[in-house]
Amino acid sequence: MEKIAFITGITGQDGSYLSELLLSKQEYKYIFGIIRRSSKFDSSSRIDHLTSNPRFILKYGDVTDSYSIINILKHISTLKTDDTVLEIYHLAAQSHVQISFEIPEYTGQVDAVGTLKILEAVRICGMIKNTRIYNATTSELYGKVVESPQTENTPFYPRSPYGVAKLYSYWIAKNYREAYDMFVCNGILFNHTSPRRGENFILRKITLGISKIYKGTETKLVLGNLDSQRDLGHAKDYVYGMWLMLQQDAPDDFVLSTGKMYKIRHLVEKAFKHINIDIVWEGSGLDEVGVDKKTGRVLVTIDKKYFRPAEVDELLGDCTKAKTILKWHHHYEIDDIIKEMMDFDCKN
Ligand code: NAP
Ligand code: F7E
Repeated sequence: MEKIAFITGITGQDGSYLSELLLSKQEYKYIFGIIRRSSKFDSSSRIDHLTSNPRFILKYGDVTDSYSIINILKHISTLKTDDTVLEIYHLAAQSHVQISFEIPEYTGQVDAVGTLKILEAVRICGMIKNTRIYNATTSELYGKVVESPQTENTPFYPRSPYGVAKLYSYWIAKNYREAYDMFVCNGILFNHTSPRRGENFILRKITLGISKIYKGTETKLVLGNLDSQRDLGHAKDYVYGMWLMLQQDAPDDFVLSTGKMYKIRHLVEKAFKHINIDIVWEGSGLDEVGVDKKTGRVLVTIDKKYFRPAEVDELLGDCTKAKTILKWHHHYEIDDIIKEMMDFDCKN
């Protein structure tokens, strides 16, 4: 069966792994993606290695700009037959939770209304038939969790402008599925990371920071809340799960998670072990420090600027539904992920 894919958020962590996955499958005639104009030339560095492939097509666009979305869909419609399946992976988002407190309106425009714009563009272009949409929602919907672990049936309680925007995104996708019989799946994905993770998300900040301490270009790591807990997987496993969702006979919503959660301080300890440093914790609150057990050198300090106005204390997913229906399971454990990221950051 001939397919065309269209990825929003193609320059991001997940977009880049997903592009590689789809390009490896010959049934995808084209993989389209939108990129935003940037003043920096390396803003597409995660996908630069793919751009010479003639099946990989990038267009300028923005999910806050309906015309740009409609233009791409119109272009795609000229390349497909009635039987070609169009898969849209809607990944574009202002995805940083803490930053969403500083730019709440913009986060709502991109993460909430952006999803509506994608759904409406498909509908007004008359492309509902043979189009399948993956919508990137998040474990941040559970926020201040009301039960643990969280499943597809756990009530939502978002704790940030990001989480609230994604709540709209989740419900508008569900609404369009019910109202217009659109094939739309919500992926409720727990944290996932990789060497391609943005540098201001926790595990990447830790591995990058430690690699700089290792090279002598930084003296310490400055962090926020060390006691929140996250269920953390590898982005490669998770983009495969996105793809599986769109290969089902009927659209549905799925949690993807590993079923294990770790405190941030334990991630710090694990990562430091890669450069043979054992961290011990001394003091408390904002005065707590992480010290090299052998030398007594302070390597981790706390700064209140990294604390959020409202925190999500713990997230732990139960992905039994994805395991049963999609036959999805994660391959990478936390130690594999930290090793890959530490090796990558120390080398580069
Ligand atoms: P990411 O690395 O931050 O990538 C976000 C992507 O969205 C980038 O390509 C970015 O483009 C693009 N984007 C942002 N605003 C846009 C706009 N207005 N128009 C078009 N594109 C825009 O995020 P990720 O980790 O790959 O996550 C992918 C999706 O999954 C996001 O929706 C995120 O919220 C969601 N999610 C992520 C996780 C996780 O742990 N990674 C978990 C659950 C859900 P630029 O490169 O130009 O900035
Ligand atoms: O924070 C704590 C922070 O920013 C994780 C996004 O992909 O996953 C991600 O959201 C935890 C929080 O990710 C620092 O307070 C401590 O408790 O890496 P993060 P996140 O907020 O979990 C979800 C599922 C998404 O959907 C999002 O798009 O770590 N923390 N110290 C810190 N966090 C950061 N960023 N920086 C610190 O210095």
